[in-house]
Amino acid sequence: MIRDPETLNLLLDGVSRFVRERLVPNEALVAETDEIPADIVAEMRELGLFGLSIPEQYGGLNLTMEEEVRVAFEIAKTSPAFRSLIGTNNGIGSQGIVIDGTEEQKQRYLPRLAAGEIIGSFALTEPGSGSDAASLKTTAVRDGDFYVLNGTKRFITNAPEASIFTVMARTDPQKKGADAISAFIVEAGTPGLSLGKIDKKMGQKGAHTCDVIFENCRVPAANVIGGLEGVGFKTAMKVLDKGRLHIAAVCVGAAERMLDDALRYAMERVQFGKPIAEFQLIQAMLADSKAEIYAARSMVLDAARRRDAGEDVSTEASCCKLFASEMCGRVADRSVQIHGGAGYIAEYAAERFYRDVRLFRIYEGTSQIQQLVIARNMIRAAA
Ligand code: COS
Repeated sequence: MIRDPETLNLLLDGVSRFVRERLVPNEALVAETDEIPADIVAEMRELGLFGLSIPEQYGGLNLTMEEEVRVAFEIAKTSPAFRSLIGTNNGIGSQGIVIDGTEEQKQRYLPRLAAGEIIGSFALTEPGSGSDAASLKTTAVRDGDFYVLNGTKRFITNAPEASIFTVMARTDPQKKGADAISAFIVEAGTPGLSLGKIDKKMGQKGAHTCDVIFENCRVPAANVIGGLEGVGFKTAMKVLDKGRLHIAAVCVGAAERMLDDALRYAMERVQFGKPIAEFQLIQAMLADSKAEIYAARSMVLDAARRRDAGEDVSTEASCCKLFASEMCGRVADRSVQIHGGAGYIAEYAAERFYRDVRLFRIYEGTSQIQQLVIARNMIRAAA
C-alpha cells in the first residue's frame, strides 16, 4: 500500500533523525519541567507531524495506515510525551471529523489541526464512565439552534492545550443506550466550558491531562459531527479502532528503544569479569524481547495493510493493542532488570520508560476491553 516509497523513506529518515538529534537529548528536560520546549513544538509543526493522517485537501500528509504506523515506530523511540502532543491531532482529536464530519466541519477545523496551529482533544471518559463508555452521562439538550451541554469529562489528553474538543454527550437523556449519544465539536473558550487542574500522573511528564467541565455550555447545532444525532458512539468506536492500531505501533517503537538501551548497557556493564551480555540469563531476556517485538511489529503492519485494503479491522486492531501494549510492559520490566540497580535510578531512561509505558495497557481501551472486543467479534462471526 506504500504509495511512494521514496517520499516515505525521506519522511521516515527525517523523523528518525529528528528523534535522535532533537528529541532524545531533550527527554530528561521534558521529564523535569513537565513541558515540551516551544522550539521543539515548532520543529514538529515544520516536519508536518501534526497532520500525518489528515487528508491532503485539508493540508495533511494523508498517510495510509501502513505509512502512519511506520512513522509511529520511529517517533515512539523517545519519550511518549512528544508523540502524545501530535497524537491527538493525528488520532482521536481529529479522526471523528475526518471519518464522520460534514464538509463544512472538515474545512473549518482540519487545516488548522494539520498545521498544528490548534490542538484537538477527545472527550469520552467521565468520572463514572471509563471502560463502559456507552454509560456516559454528559447531556446535550437541544435549545433552538444550540445544544446545552452539562457534565464532566475525565483524564482528557491534551485538554490543557486544546482549542477544540470532540465531545460525546447524550442527546436523549431519557435513553440509556449507545444510540442516544451524539458527537460534538466544542471550541475551547466557549462560555460554560472550563478545565480542572492538571492531573499528576505516574509518568509521561510533558503530556497533560485534566477534567473538562461543561456547565450550561451552549454549542451551535451545526457542530454535531456529521450533522446527525445518535451516531456519536459509533463515531467514537471507529476513531478508537484506528487509534488502537496507532498505539500498538507506538508500543513497538518504545519497546525497540528500551531494548536498544538494555542491549547497550548489557554490552558495557562488566560483572564476573565479562560484559553481562555474555551471560545466558541476560541473553534470554534480550532474545525474548526481540522475538516479541518482532511479533508485534509484524501484527501491526499486517493489520494496517488490511485497513488500507478496506477491511474492517476492529478485531485486528484490538489484537494489536492487546499484544503490543502487554509486550511493551514486559520489555520495560526486562529492561529495568537488565540494568539492575541502575534501572531503578532516574538517571537512566529505563526507569522513566518503565513508568511511561504503563499507560499503554490502559488508555484507548484497557487490555481487558481489547480481550472483550476480540472475543465478542469472534462469537458474532461464528454465530
Ligand atoms: N465500529 C463501529 N461501530 C461500532 C464499533 C466499531 N468498532 N463497536 C461498536 N459499534 C457499534 C455497535 O455496532 C452498536 O451499534 P448497533 O446497536 O447499531 O449494532 C453500538 O456501537 C454499541 O456497541 P456495543 O453494544 O458493542 O457497546 P457496549 O456498550 O456493549 O461496549 C465497548 C462497547 C466495551 C467495546 C466500548 O464501550 C469500549 O470500547 N470501551 C472502552 C472505551 C475506551 O476505549 N476508552 C478509552 C478512552 S478514550 S482514550
